[in-house]
Amino acid sequence: MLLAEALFTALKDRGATEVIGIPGDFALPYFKILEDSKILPLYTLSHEPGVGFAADAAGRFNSKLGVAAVTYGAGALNMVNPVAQAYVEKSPLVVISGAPGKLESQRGLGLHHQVKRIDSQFKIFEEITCAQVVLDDAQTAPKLIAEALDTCLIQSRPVYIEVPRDMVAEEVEPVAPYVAPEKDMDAVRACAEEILEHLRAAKQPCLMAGVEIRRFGLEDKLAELTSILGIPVVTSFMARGILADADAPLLGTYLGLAGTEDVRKAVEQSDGLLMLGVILCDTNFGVSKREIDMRATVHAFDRAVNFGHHTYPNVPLSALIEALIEIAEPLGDAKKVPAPNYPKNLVADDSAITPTNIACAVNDMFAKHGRMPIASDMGDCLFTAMDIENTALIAPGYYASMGPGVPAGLGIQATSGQRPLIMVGDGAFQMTGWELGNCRQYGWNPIVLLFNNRSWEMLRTFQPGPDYHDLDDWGFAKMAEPMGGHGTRVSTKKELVKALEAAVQDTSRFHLIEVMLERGEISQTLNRFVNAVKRLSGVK
Ligand code: TPW
Ligand code: MG
Repeated sequence: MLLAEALFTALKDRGATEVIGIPGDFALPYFKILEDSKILPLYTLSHEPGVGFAADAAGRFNSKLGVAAVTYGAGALNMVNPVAQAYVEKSPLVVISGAPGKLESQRGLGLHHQVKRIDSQFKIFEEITCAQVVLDDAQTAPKLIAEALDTCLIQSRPVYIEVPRDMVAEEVEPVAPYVAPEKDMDAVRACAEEILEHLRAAKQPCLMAGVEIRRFGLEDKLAELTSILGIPVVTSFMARGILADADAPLLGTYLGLAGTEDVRKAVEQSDGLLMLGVILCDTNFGVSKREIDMRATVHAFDRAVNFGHHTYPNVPLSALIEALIEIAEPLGDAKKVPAPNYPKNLVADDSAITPTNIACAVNDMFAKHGRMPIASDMGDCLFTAMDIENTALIAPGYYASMGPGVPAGLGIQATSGQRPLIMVGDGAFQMTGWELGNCRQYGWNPIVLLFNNRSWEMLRTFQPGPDYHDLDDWGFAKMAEPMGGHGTRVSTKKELVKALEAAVQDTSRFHLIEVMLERGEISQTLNRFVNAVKRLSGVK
């Protein structure tokens, strides 16, 4: 088969359901083969950051591979930031980049889209992906493809595949199927025994579920384990939205001082905290009142399990949870774990809207019509999302780039067919909101809640004062119609509830609800978060 066919077939075999991309001359040959072969559907967007964010979201949403396809240089380098975010947030994203053909790169001429050297792009991607291959040899290509894709799945981090344009139609052998790495089940069982002993000895055991649980498709298994153990479960900030469809004794999301007291106490006072797949980062833990006592903590992450003073290497999370299920016993009463309390029953009057009112209106809408998956951008919208019923959430909770909101919503819909709810600030919408113009051609119909405070409000919270935090009033709602959607600007609670209901009823196009908020009107969670970060960072 042709090299490009072998690549797309291998992606499909490993669970990819679509390719999201923007072509260029160095990429045209493999885009053509993708379209002709129909191995995977192709969705094109408008700007490469959107491509990266959308493909990343597709991979995160279905716990399989997301695929971003671009051209050399101008295209690939436009994706550096989304790929960096995917790296630190452990998203299984495959980056495919076209490249100059072998002959043209040997002519000694400077090539368009080339930076310092022909391999400058490769070196840049070395820093933000966990495996990199160049398919410049038909003999080795199938093996390199398999290695790169398997590494992507095993580590759940992005990989980089460069395809010289004169290679795509070379005849190659098919790519071998996925091979799971060896694991030592005796070591896994010994580790599980030690964990259980640790939990048994604790007066207040607690389990924190991190993002790897979703990445490796382990939500149901974790729910099975926690329903036996009966101990309180919390998610990290980054993992907010996991376990939404699973029956687990979920207390809420740990946000240190920025979150609710009961969750903070359950975690910080625990003398037996088990963290499964949690990223140790400042947004997950930087807002703690006191450092979590790591000696009383067991941390499973990146295929290793760390106890206070020793480590079990090579323990995959799935095998560990299975081994724990085999030996688990009740250590608490799941029924005693209180369910989180979210705002509901918004009074739809003529008063102004606050961010918490938006969460309340969404909760009411979910109660009436069922939950939707959410894609949130960075900004107060993400902190407001903490007050929304637990539902699948894609958000940049660690790396914190602006821009993913709208494209991530499109990625969710492309991969799952589900209608997403997109939450985005006006600043972030100015960056990538225009990708909504691609909805009509693909029949996508997200509901977009645009938090328009005419401000980079989160920055203002960090540093009150400067005028440069003020943004102009762009009138986004009016732009929706020519982009193929429906736009409404709302300023009162009554208008908000009405616009949400109208959006739910009209599934024929995207709905952009531009929610006008006063500058300075922020969610409680953002307020507490910024205060806690400021206090701990020592910035005056
Ligand atoms: C790509 C820095 C973090 S939050 C923020 C900025 C500029 C303001 C967001 O404004 P928006 O939301 O979207 O109107 P809100 O609720 O605060 O009003 N560039 C990138 N990413 C980040 N994180 C920044 C700058 C930043
Ligand atoms: Mg704003």
